[in-house]
Amino acid sequence: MTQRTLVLLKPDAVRRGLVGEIIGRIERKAGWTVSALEMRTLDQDTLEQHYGEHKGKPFYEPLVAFMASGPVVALVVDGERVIEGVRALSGPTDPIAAAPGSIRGDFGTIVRENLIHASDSEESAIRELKIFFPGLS
Ligand code: RTP
Ligand code: MG
Repeated sequence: MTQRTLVLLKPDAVRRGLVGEIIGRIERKAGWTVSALEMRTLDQDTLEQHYGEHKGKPFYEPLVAFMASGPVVALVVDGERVIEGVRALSGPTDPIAAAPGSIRGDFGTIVRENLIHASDSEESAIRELKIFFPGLS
């Protein structure tokens, strides 16, 4: 089942020089392809659209401040079961709970600064791809 997902390499990943390492892990999965890529600093409106489901939660304001604190790298990735697959490669939200071998497990310690976002369902992927890559067919 070929799918398309939206991945963000968060500002901590960019600041720490982990962009190549993380993209490399994604690219090495059999048959997965990076079909679009852009580095940019996210504005408040984009972040509110992207993380709107968390508005009102205690971590929302610091999350948005963190996500606007420097450039992110936004990627479109295509491939076999890529939505579930990039989530599995990333590991759970809390990097300390994430297994070694996963991106968050290998590089993270802080819940907020957990390096990577990946769409969590087909519905989220469609919604998020429209926010970050509106011109994509
Ligand atoms: P994401 O949406 O970024 O892919 O991460 P996720 O699905 O694994 O986690 P989610 O629950 O959607 O939370 C979104 C992001 O908010 C930050 N967060 N901080 N308790 C906290 O301080 C807290 N909880 C979540 C993380 O950056 C998380 O990835
Ligand atoms: Mg999420």
